[in-house]
Amino acid sequence: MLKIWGRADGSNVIKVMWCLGEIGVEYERIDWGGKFGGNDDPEYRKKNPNGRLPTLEEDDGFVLWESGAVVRYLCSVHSLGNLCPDTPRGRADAEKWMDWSSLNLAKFNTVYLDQYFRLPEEKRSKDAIAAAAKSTAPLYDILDRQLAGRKYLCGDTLTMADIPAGSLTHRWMQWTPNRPSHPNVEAWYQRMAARPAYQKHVIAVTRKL
Ligand SMILES: N[C@@H](CCC(=O)N[C@@H](CS)C(=O)NCC(=O)O)C(=O)O
Repeated sequence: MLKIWGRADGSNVIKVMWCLGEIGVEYERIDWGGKFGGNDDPEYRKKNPNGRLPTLEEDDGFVLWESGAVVRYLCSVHSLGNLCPDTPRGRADAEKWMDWSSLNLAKFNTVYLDQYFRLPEEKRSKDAIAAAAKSTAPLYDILDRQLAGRKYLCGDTLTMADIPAGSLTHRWMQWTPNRPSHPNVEAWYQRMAARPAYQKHVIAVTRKL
């Protein structure tokens, strides 16, 4: 059976788990990293030289790391024409949003995780949190414009384009109480939040403030 190495609440693991939930493939997820440890285990490092999460492993020994690559792989193998668009331009368009999200949108998550959950309360910086929210708002302006007249980022059905941005957006919604208004993003978030796979793999595992 397909294995995913990684703790369920890691933001990069979440992308892969939500994707698997949407596809409906059977998998075994192994708690790894974070409080479970194992990142420096020599056998694990042979699979993933970065000692990071997630790592996908298949029965024939195929191994893949980098969450975006894992999502693309799973969607192209199990959901071509659905989660993975089946034209070169359609696919490139979806991949554009995936890369954009991981390179830009993910930055607020790193700051929030440090500030809210890793630093002791006396060392937290309201300014750092405010600065992260401020620099993220224009990214949501872009998403809001893209979502005008569309249910999902690449049209009216969920695709792999939505997975990195969509999984981070739950954190943005939960952890940015005074965020600026983005009506199309809010409606898109509500659509994702109505999906059982999103509820199970994104919402249920995310820490509350
Ligand atoms: N670019 C990598 C980043 C991987 C990464 O940094 N993962 C985090 C968890 S989301 C990690 O391994 N942290 C160490 C740990 O949780 O032990 C990817 O997207 O797969």
